[in-house]
Amino acid sequence: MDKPGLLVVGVLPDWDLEALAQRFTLHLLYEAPDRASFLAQHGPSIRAIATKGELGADTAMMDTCPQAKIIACYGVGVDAIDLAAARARGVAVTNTPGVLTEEVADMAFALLLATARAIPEGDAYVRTGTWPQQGPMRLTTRVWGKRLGIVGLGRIGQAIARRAEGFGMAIAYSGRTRKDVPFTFHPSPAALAPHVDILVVSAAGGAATMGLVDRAAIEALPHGTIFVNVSRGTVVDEAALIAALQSGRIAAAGLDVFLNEPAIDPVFATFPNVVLSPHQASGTVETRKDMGALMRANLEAHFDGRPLPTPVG
Ligand code: 8YV
Repeated sequence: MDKPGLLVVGVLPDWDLEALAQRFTLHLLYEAPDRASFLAQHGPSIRAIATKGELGADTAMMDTCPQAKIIACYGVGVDAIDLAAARARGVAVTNTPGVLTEEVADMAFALLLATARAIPEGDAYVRTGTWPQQGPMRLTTRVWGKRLGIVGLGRIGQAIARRAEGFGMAIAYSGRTRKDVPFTFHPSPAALAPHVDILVVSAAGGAATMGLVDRAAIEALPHGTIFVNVSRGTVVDEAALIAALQSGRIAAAGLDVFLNEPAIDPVFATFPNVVLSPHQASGTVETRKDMGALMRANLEAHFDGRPLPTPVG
């Protein structure tokens, strides 16, 4: 029997491709020199789409793959998938929640520590070989005991808060609703901002959170705030973030996500006080294996007629 066609939108590790190839005929969109003609050629035989958080699936893709009745996302964020279009076409959407929560929270803390303690700067300084002549490096900023604000206290935000408790931090958060947690709630990022030393953004992306951390919120941050974003570039007013980096309102930033990834605003690379990460928060071998396994479990369940393990919506 012919294997169903699977459109693979973005690069996946070989272990996932090998496992997927046992059950599906793979069509690797990311290898196609001409995306439109590739979709026109293979679209009619595609029965499922495997995509990634940052790549998603738009209506044009769904239209060229009319037999695809499932979009399985390798990632928790489905903001780049047109969910309304999928629903209208009766296309199921799945994601990979849970398995990457702790990994992304680790990255938030790694960026927080790297920025506050200027770890890349110290590393570069030692490498210059001029430490003996130049003497001690500049002093950095304390993390433990500081006031941490978390924008979006979902699964990932709560995992960040658990880590912050270990650092003796005073934790406050903003979100759509107050949660049953022992942290201080503020109804918006702008209301939260004046009360933090460090702000971490971990809200889900999508239309509902577009520009959530707006200019008013950024301008309400105390001078010298440390800023971390592990959610989506769209959640933050990037022009306001850049202005705050220039003015020193934001003293340092650790950024895993940006607008227009991977062709991000080149100004970020000019800031010595910004630690840049190429959307890598879930990017460990262990977590990516778990994400791949969960994505495959969703695809297999769909074709076996079993309930989907992690449907969206
Ligand atoms: C990406 C992510 O999916 O889970 C998400 O929403 O953004 C990431 O885990 C990952 O980079 C795979 O491309």
